[in-house]
Amino acid sequence: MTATKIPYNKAADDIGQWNRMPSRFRNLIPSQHFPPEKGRYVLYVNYCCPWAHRTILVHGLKGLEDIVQLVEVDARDSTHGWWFSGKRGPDRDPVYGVKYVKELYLKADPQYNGRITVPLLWDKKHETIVNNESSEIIRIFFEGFDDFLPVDKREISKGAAAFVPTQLRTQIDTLNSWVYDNVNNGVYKAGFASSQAAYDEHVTKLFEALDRLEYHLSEASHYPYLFGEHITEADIRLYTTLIRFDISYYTLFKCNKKMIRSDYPRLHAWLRRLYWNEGPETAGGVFKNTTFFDAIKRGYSSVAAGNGIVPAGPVPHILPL
Ligand SMILES: N[C@@H](CCC(=O)N[C@@H](CS)C(=O)NCC(=O)O)C(=O)O
Repeated sequence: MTATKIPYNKAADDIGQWNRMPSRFRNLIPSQHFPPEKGRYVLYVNYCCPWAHRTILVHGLKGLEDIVQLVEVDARDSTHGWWFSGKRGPDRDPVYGVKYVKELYLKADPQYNGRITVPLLWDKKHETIVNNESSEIIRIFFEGFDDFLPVDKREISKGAAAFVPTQLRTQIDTLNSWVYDNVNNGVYKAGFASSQAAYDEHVTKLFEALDRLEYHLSEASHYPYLFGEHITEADIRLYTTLIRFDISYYTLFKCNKKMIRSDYPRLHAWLRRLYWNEGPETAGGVFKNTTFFDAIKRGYSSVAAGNGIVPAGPVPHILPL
């Protein structure tokens, strides 16, 4: 199976969140083995996971509901990893009836001994994993299925409103890269630091990056979204971390020098603009409709503190606009 060359600088995204192993399945759609096809691919996600949330957002923003099946996997245990509990989402994989996501990884590669992660893009025809790297799955979704979409939803016809407009591609890639290192992954580096020195270093970099983003939003050309009038990939990738910030990372990951709601007025306004937007540019409220605060708090309380006790605050989870 030949992996298609990745069309942009992806080095930073190779880092996983806990043990930093690169994602293993890196095929693209379209490619020789994986042509776009309606009903052929399945996206496995969990709603607590910020990496999966990127793919859920783009799936919704692009209107891929009838093209790529979305399956929720809601529980994870330390021995077998992700499994279908039936509390949220199905109690078995609707495609094969298996109980564990690990069984899908082993079906794709019986020798597989890496991390069992979501999101996961599955091909029902070849019965294998297409890709398990969120940054690539979202780029697949941006354009890969455009032939099945109405003309106004195709990236090629959207011009400046595309998720990665040609004239902004370099700037978006650059911002994504430092946001990934210091914010998306930065919260994990602080939260899972095993020494005081490492924690100090990562938490400092995290808040420097948030200060830099706050300043970025002060420029007229960076309003109302990170690169102006339209929602871009950069907004999507930052949103999934910042919507979890005050309610989970602040407390559970000790990212607590400042809060978005009280210390970053521009980031806070930007975050609420995305969350509360129910217009056509969010496909009728995809940010709000895919953000489940209780699932996020519950998920992080078992990962971070290990005892499953969900913090009471802060409430409300998001303030009104
Ligand atoms: N680089 C991957 C990371 C995905 C990832 O780390 N997902 C987490 C959930 S938030 C996971 O499945 N962790 C399970 C594990 O590491 O065992 C991506 O962005 O898609």
